[in-house]
Amino acid sequence: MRSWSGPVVPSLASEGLGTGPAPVVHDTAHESLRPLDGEGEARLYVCGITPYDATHLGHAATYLTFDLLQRVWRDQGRDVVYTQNVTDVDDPLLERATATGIDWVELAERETQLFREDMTALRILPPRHYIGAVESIDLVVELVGRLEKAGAVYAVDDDLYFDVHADAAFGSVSGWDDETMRRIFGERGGDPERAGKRDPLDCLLWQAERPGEPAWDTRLGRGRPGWHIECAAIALAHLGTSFDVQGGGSDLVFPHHEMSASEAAVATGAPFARAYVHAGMVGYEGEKMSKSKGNLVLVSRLRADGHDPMAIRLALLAHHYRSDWEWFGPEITAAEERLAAWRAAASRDSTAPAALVIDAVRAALADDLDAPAALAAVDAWAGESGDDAEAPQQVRTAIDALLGVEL
Ligand code: 5CA
Ligand code: ZN
Repeated sequence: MRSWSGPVVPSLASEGLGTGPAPVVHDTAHESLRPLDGEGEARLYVCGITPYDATHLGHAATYLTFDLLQRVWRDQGRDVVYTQNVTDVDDPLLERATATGIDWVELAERETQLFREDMTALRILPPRHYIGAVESIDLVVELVGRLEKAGAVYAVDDDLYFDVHADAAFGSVSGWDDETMRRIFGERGGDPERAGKRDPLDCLLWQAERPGEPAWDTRLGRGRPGWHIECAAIALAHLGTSFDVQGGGSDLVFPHHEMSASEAAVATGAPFARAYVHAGMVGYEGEKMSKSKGNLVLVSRLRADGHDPMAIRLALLAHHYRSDWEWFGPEITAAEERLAAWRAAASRDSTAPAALVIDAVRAALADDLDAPAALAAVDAWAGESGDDAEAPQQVRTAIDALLGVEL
């Protein structure tokens, strides 16, 4: 699938401004902060959209989180291999297509294109591998084959299930007990009640064709992939095993990330990811912003209303990625004021020196992507005066490289 065009990220090192520290991030599986050490290429997988409605601020906040992580890695001098999927065939997409009378392929293409445009406007770094579920059917079939060899697959009618007991470490991403997992599984697309399953938590790997739904002829029969195996297959094929970070919103901790990690570990004998990083949920009008509830603030709507995408970016950066927070309209005005103040500061002939503020932004981001602390450091610089004539351009470059905000 075509990715989107990304901004050029300036290198602070080549401007003589040195390199930044390695990031420490919160890993859900270890319930603690963990250093993302390592050298060479950093490998990142982030769960992409199910394209049946337009990009909302919750999506944007999640993708911005992993954009920041890449900027920290790049500032450290590391290259990043970034893979993201598009769930371009799944129940909610097919349901929306039927309800609106739009062909499901057309709906997916239209919303994916709008997502690309929103991501480009927000200057979110694009994945190197942007991969759809539909174009990955062969990868899924191959991975199910590896699970079959491991004795982890069984059939219920013509559907194929993953046996979670094949993985001794099952449950280690969420750390949840059985009862919690069962309850949430039912709420998030699972089928704990289905008769014939060995364990209520076993999840679909391959769903046999249902009347009126798309299906593919494969060795597994005519049908389509389950959701979790899609991300396991795409990540393994495009990043390999034990990649650095599996990312997404906290609504994906269970079952999605638990199941994909388990399936991948059973199939390969190696850990799926080294750390599982989750962004908090953005709410609106008292509830989690979600396509299914319809309480959306769309990025495209804010853009169409004339809001500068850099102000939208700043409004999102004002919240720590791990907190759940609620969007209130006036936040965009506060972000516009901050953007104007930064632009005015960066246009001065001289300011306070750049080194202090650049160090502070680097330290804040390396410390579990603390964007609010980074913004506060830039605010402080903007509020000071000084006689360093090189600083305005240097800080402008650093804000571009580290925070992705173009002044
Ligand atoms: N296609 C699957 C992942 S494989 C999916 O969850 N798609 S999605 O369109 O529902 O969500 C896309 C991404 O946005 C996911 O990482 C999800 O965790 C995140 N997300 C969804 N709603 C919110 C929200 N309200 N706040 C923050 N992030 C959100
Ligand atoms: Zn996913």
